[in-house]
Amino acid sequence: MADVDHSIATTTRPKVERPKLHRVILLNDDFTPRELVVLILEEVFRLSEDQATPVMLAAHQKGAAVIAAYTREIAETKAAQAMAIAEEHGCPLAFTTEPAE
Ligand code: TYC
Repeated sequence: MADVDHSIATTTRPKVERPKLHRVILLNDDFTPRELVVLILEEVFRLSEDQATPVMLAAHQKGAAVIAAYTREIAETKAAQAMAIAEEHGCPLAFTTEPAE
């Protein structure tokens, strides 16, 4: 009689962790024109004007507003790109990033 393999077939799946997300936050200031804030939100964060305007207004009224969440590297890159554009226009517009938990 042929030998029968009674072992249980198992597969080892490497655990794939979901990358943690980081929020990019827009900070208010007294100098940057509203139009430039909206333009940067459109260009860097790919928001439509209808999405960008309420985010800009929330930051203007409350002091800060969450734009979106990305992986850490993308969040930090977009924040840096956005501040570089503002600086080119002589504006102090600032962004921060924080873990979204
Ligand atoms: N407070 C600015 C002004 O009155 C406009 C502004 C809005 C600036 C949002 C930054 O994140 C900001 N010109």
